[in-house]
Amino acid sequence: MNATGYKSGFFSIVGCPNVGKSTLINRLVGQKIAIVTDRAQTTRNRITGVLTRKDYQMIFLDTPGMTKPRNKLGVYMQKTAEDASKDTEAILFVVDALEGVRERDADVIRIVKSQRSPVIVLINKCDAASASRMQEARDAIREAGFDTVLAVSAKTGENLDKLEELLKGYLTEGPQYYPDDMVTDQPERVICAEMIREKTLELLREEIPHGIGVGIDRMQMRPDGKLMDVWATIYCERESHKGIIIGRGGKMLKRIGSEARKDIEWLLDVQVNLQLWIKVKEDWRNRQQMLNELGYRDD
Ligand SMILES: Nc1nc2c(ncn2[C@@H]2O[C@H](COP(=O)(O)OP(=O)(O)OP(=O)(O)O)[C@@H](O)[C@H]2O)c(=O)[nH]1
Ligand SMILES: [Mg+2]
Repeated sequence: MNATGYKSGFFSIVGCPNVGKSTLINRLVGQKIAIVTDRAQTTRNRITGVLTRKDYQMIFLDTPGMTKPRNKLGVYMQKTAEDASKDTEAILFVVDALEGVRERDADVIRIVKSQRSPVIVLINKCDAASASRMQEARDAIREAGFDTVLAVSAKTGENLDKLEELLKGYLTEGPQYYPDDMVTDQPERVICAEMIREKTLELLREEIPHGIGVGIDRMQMRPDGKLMDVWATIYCERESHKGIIIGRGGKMLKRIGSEARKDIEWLLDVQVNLQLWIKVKEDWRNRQQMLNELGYRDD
């Protein structure tokens, strides 16, 4: 594994919420390892993605979008993002060309500049932004003092080959940290829980999904190896939210379950029987024990 001349390195992916960081990591590793939605604050944990080539390995760290925390979970998310950008070969700072580079980016700019690692700015969503929008973003980024800038589309993959070429220059001689076939170090049960959470983000309104946490209680293969039983609990913050998640005649919960099941079956490559339970845990986003239980903890 540690042949002479082999190169490797770590790259953190940071930026404001919803700019496309998770879409980018999925595209870079060629598999969906991080959930993606059109809502801000989708990612809550650091997610490791691995790109392995014959003579080098790049390890990417997707992080929660940086924003002012409003509860303990938010504090954890912000810390996760800041910590991940420490001591990496380079920081990939992603901005959204459609939204433009503006006040909200100022905090992220301050944070990435305070790190020792070099910063590469990716102006994302170039597939959808007009030329003038792209230029505005470029100007703002140069004005902020960054000179390594690349326009990309995490969605279509445009310029990601150029990005890989660029990143090769930041690698140093080092080991292949992960085996060839490993694209993430996240356990399957964590990805399954995330897929269920993704459906709640897609299907539920307003603030409800931001107060949702998902825990996998048990995963068990039937003896014939053809069906996997998965028991999961959706935690929400209010009795009224529980009613909305269940929906009239159980319709919403059924929909969340069947859409999540399809994704989980695809991930595990086996038929799945998904059983969902709902529990109310008031203000769990401020309760350390619940945060720990749901995997939002510093290790
Ligand atoms: N048109 C276009 N849309 C994109 C691109 N990249 C991401 N998106 C969309 O932008 C939205 C947010 O994408 P995510 O990858 O979840 O963004 P994120 O930065 O991880 O968001 P948080 O986890 O909330 O911080 C989704 O609707 C994506 O489909 C892109 O290159 N082009
Ligand atoms: Mg994300």
